[in-house]
Amino acid sequence: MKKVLSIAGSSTSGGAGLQADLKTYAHFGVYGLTAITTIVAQDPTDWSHRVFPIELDVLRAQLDTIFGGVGVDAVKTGMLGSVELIHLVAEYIDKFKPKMVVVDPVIACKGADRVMNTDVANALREIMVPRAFVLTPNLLEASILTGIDIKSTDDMQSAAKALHIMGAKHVVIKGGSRLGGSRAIDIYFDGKNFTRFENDIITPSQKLAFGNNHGAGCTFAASIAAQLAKGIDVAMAIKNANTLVNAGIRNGFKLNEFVGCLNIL
Ligand code: PXL
Repeated sequence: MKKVLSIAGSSTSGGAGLQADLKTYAHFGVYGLTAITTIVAQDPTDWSHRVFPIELDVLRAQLDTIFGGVGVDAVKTGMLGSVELIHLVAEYIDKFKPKMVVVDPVIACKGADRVMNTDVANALREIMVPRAFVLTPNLLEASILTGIDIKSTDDMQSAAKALHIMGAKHVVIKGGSRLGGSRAIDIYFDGKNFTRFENDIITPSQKLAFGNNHGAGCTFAASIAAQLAKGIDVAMAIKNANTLVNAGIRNGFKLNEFVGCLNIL
């Protein structure tokens, strides 16, 4: 049984974070473990996100359980919540040296586009980007991490190159809904070549399918981590992740008046 660890936030409403990761691991038939970094609770009146980072000792205890007592084939990091928690995650990555580390540099939650804080963004850039085997920023995160105002696929290529120079081995930037146009475009850079993964984002009824995409970023990164654990190569893992997320968005559903989730079940 291949084992994949998510070091991520808990999204109380179930669409994103480690809840999305575990569904994705089940989809790929791998065993999921979790180390919770933050608890995100959504305000029922306006769905604003309240983020509660957990205590350092509590994350440390979870990481000891997993790295000391089980061992993993791949790690995915998602929302890390604070600079101190980021330092702790780096300490365990450096100590236990998992081969496959997928870093989803969560800076903002979709919808709100609310940047968590500048210190977290800086710590992700300096501490997590260099430790990433695969880095999976969305357009906003790639812009914040590189300082490049990304408006086109050319800009995505420049940003991917910059993130590779900062130390990420493989970089895939998700164009998603923010890029505009009628195609969802991801750009992958392996340090030498660029590959473009594209999908139609128009539903058969010609309605934009953007609405039901909560959890897309988490599912994408978790898909890559699950496949790397199974020995699938990075380019194929990204291609399959892109296909799964696209299908999940087409198959998505409205959770309530504020948010719609992708659905890979
Ligand atoms: O989609 C980014 C994200 C990641 N992780 C957690 C979240 C969210 C957005 O809501 O709640 C825990």
